Amino acid sequence: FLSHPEDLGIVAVGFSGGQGKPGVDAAPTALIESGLLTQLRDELGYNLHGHDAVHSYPDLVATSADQDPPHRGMKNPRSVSAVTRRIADQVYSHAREGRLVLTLGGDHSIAIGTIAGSAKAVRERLGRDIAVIWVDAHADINTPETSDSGNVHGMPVSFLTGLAREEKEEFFGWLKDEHRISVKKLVYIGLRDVDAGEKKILRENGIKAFSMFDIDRHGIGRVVEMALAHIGNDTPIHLSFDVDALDPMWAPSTGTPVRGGLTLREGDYICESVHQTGSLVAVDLVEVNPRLASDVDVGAHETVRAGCSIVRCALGESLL
Ligand code: B3U
Ligand code: MN
Ligand code: MN
Repeated sequence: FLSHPEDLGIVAVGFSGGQGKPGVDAAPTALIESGLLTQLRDELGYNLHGHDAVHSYPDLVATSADQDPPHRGMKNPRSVSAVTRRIADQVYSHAREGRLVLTLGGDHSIAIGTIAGSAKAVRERLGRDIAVIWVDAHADINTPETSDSGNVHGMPVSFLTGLAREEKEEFFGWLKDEHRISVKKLVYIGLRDVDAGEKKILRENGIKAFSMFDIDRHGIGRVVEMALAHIGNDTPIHLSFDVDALDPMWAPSTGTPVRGGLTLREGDYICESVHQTGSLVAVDLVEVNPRLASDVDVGAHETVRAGCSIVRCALGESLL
C-alpha cells in the first residue's frame, strides 16, 4: 500500500495534554537521543522525512487552565483538539506521498490525529478503509460522558469511530467521515484495565478485543493470527502501540502502569507479525513517560529501550 516503502515520515509529538502527568511530552526526545532514528536510518535503511523537529505546538496549547476550561467533562479540550488536528495534517502529508508514517508521542490522545490523518490519506490515495490494531492495557474508548477521569487519552477511539461526536470545530468538530474508522476494522490486543462503561461499548458494538486472558489461553501467536484474520488480508493497517500494554517490568515509566501485561517479546512479536503482513501504513508509539518510575533513571532507560525495540520490530528489524 506504500508507493515509497523505504521512505519513513516521522512525526515527533511532545504533547501531554490528553492526561494529567507531565513528562510524556519528553518521550520523543528521549527516544531519539537513545538512537532510535539513527538505527532506523543506518540499520534498517529508511530515508527519513520530518525527523529534524520535535513538535510541541506552542501556538495551539493553552498556557493556563482558565484559557481551556472543561467541555462535556473533557480536560484541555481546545488544546487537545487543536493539536490533534495539526497532527492529522502532518500525518496526512506524509501518508499522501505514499510514505510509511511513524509518530512518537506524547500521550495516546494524539492518535485522534494520527489515525484521522492516515485514514483520510489512504482513502484518497487508494480508495480503501484502514484497519487499526490498538495495543494497550486500556481500551481508550470512553465517551466524554462515560469517562470518570475527563482525560482525552482515554477517549480517542470513541471519537475516531464516531461513537463520540461534537459539532463545534474547537472540540473535535473538525473530525469528518473521511477521518473516521469503522468499529468492524478495529481490534485490540493486551487489554486488562477496561472501565465498566467501556466494556458496555465494546459489547454493544461487537468490537473485537483480545485481553490478557485471551493471550494466556491461546498464546500470542494464535491471538495475533486471529486479530489479523479479523481485519482481513490485504487491508492497510495502522498500528497504535501504547507502551503500557507491556508489563511494568519492561515499561515502568508510563502514566498508568497495569500489572499482568505483555512481555517485551510478546510486544515485539505483535509488531513483527504486523510488519510481516506487508500492509502496515502507520505506527504510533505513545505513553512513554521518562519522568516516571520508582527509580527514574533505570525505569526510564528500560522503558525507552523497550519502546525502541517495539518500533524497530514494527519497521522490520527482525526480517532475516
Ligand atoms: N480508562 C481510564 C484510564 C486510562 C485510560 N487510558 C489510560 N488510562 N492510560 C480513563 O481515564 O479513561
Ligand atoms: Mn492508550
Ligand atoms: Mn494505556
